Amino acid sequence: MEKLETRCPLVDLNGIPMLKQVVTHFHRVETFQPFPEDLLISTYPKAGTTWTQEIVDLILHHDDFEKCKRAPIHVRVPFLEMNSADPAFSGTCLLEKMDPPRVIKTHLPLQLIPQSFWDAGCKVIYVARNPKDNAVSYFHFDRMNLVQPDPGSWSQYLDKFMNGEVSWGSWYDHVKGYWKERDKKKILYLFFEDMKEDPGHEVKQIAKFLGYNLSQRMIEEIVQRTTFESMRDNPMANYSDVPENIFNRQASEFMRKGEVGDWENHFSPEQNATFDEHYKKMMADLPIPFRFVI
Ligand code: PPS
Repeated sequence: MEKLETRCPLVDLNGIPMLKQVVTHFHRVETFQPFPEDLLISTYPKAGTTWTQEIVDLILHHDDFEKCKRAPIHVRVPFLEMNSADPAFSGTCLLEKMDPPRVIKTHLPLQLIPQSFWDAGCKVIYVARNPKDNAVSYFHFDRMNLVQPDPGSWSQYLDKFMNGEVSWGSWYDHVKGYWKERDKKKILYLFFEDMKEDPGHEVKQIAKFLGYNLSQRMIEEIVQRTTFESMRDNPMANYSDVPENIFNRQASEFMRKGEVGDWENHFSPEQNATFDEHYKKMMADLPIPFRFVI
């Protein structure tokens, strides 16, 4: 088995800083064969991927929710570009053994999604999170996930996040890339803040996008099963199977807080002012309606 590289360096993939491991095996993503029924759940890291994965799996198995306990979330919904020499730890290898419709996780920016997905007409659910909470969540994740580069101090990390010098690149480019294409492609563009504020509404929207008209009782059941607390306590959704030599839980938890507005506990007034100024400049050409508090 390929030795897992901890604190993996970032290397360039068509202009995007990416974990070396992802780049080494990227040919598998480029040659992957999607089915038209496959669904992509795409996000910038830490924007609500796992939450959406669990919601989608519950919608697809609404006739028997017990089926969602069949395997951990990263096995039920494999991670397209996370590949290694070991097939058991390779998104594309797991996917190739599954029948359609497959649900696929990716953090790839839109321009790196292989053309074959668009040619096949696959649907995409994109989830975006306001950049302040996204940065805080990513910082804590990089402290605990020993595969990711060392984040350094919060202030060093925030600079890197703002400059797009983190795995999967710039938050700005990512959220804008999908926003621009959402009407031309089959992209349902969601916001973490809306999911938190009115989860029932968002679950209903996702179900409709997938072609299901679920009863109100069913929607409420899915909302209950995907609260932060339910997922934190669900061993099939909380990544508790990932060993300590990869997730250092002394540093932080995968299911950390799940809130909107935790950035207020991290940003100093100066950092906040600098960030707001930068955000204004970066989003001037495409004002996506992000909310920083609900
Ligand atoms: S990853 O590693 O990119 O797949 O991470 P991702 O799942 O995108 O993001 C993890 C953050 O989402 C929070 N989370 C939730 N919030 C609310 N409700 C539910 N059900 C839920 N599930 C996961 C998780 O706690 C991380 O956010 P932070 O702010 O760090 O707590």
